[in-house]
Amino acid sequence: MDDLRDKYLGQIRDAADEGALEAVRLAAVGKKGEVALKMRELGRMTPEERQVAGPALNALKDEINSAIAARKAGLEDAALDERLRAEWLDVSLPTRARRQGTIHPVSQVTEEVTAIFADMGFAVAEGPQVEDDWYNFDALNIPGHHPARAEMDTFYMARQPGDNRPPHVLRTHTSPVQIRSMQATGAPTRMICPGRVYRADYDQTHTPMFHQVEGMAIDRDISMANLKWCLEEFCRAFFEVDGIELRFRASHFPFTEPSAEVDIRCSWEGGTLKLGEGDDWMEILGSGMMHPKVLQAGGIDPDEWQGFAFGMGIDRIAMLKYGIPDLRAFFDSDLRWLKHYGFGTLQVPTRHAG
Ligand code: 2U9
Repeated sequence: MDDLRDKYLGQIRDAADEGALEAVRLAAVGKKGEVALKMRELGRMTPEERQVAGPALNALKDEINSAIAARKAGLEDAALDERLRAEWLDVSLPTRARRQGTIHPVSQVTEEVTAIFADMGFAVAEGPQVEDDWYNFDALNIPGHHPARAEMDTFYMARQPGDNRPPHVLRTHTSPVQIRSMQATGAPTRMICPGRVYRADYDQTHTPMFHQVEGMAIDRDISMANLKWCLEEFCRAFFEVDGIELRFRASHFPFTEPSAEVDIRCSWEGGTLKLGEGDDWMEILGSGMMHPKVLQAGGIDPDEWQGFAFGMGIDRIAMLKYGIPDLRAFFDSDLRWLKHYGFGTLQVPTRHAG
């Protein structure tokens, strides 16, 4: 018995890997192993001999099994240590020069816009893309009968018969995020909300999903003058062209009063667009002073507070800044297009905060 113990405990100690250990286990305590064979011999012993040999064999079997388990754990630890050593990598090394993928112009421009407004003290908020129609329309002074509901070519979510909850829509603008933000934080506030919006429209200049950024600033004495300065500052920083000039043209939106559409001075000479020069004007965004009813919907007292708001298409300003001709190609996932118009991971957005 002592010989068996010494033999197998030695072999277990010397087993170099889990395969060798399993071979020792089979030879020692497997069904046809040496201990099992010895157990069979118990039948030929006298009862007195069996009383001594039986417990001793069982104890030997337990001892061998424990030694195998301990050695197995040791081998697993060693294997893990080896993997940790061999698979170690330095995550602080610079990336390879070979570009694997690119940053989509929409992501790049969203970062650029966010950085510029962050410099001016605007926070960023996001919200649901499937919206309660109260947040998408009513809260924005667009009641049920208002033609703007039809004009926006809204996608309505399917409803089960008998479902009495308010209808849900794919948001047609990011404005509901601003209503939610007003309700959550009150005034004063300054925030922008970039994100996806949906309208059932498809041609050369419209896709059923596109990206918007809207913004608002609410305080006790905010005026159109603040709005003008802010948007001029933004356009100068974003387009990175000297002599950017904006024109504020009276317009109408249900959620702002007064309202203004904003055009940027440009030239189309020689068939190419140049910003900041020429005699043409191109519309780039909409804006205005927030309608008192909209402030009220956000839980803000319009007798105490006022605010300006604006909205623009991210895809559209990306096309203008980076000379991208066709909007529909934005969402085709064509790798050649992405390689051409995409940005490298190390191309940090202009004026990036911090
Ligand atoms: C709240 C109150 C007012 C956001 C505004 C516009 C004017 C506008 C369009 C530009 C191009 C949408 O992407 S586009 O088609 N937007 O003209 N947006 S004022 O006004 C708000 C928003 C939220 C609570």
